[in-house]
Amino acid sequence: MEFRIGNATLQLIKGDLTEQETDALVNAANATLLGGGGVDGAIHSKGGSKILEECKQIRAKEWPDGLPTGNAVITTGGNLRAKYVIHTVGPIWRGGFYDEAKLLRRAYWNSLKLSVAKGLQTVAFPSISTGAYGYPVGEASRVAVGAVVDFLSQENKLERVIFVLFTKETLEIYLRAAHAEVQEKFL
Ligand code: AR6
Repeated sequence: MEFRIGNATLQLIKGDLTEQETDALVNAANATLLGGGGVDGAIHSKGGSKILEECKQIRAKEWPDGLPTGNAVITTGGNLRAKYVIHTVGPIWRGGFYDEAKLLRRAYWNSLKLSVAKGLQTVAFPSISTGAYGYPVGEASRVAVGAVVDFLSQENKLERVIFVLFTKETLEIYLRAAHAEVQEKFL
């Protein structure tokens, strides 16, 4: 399913993020930037050691105490089809009382800003924070789609943003959020 937002296309598909041929994939990383399970594990195991090497350098040079939640950094895509990986850290869900929505929006926003700063045109996102970090998918989908739609409405340099959802259920939830968002902001 596709939506036109300004000059850009917002696309939602069911699939494996690591197979995408976009300029960048966004990794749902953790503060260490040293890998983990879920999307992060899949990116590092398919992408190879070059990604981890660059992550270690970023830690040493820029973020010795770890990447703060909501920030984003960029490395090579290594052996992946995508040219780059943008590593961002979503919030851990703690009942919604600790600015989780603001932090999740910031993770999407900073990833998109970094893509534009790097001159990239196509970016693929997973459903950040809704796996190991426990963010409820319905609430996360509204924040995620809202952030991307707002960004694309303000900024016309990106060509395509794709949400790559792992299951049919997650895709359906994100599609519902996208329809609601487009209806509210554009109709
Ligand atoms: N393609 C697309 N989506 C995927 C894939 C894939 N290959 N693999 C999993 N998902 P998670 P988080 C979905 O746990 O909640 C890691 O250990 C998954 O079904 O990857 O932000 C990191 O190192 C879920 O819907 O990320 C951190 O410590 C979504 O991606 C922590 O987990 C996100 O699940 C981050 O947790």
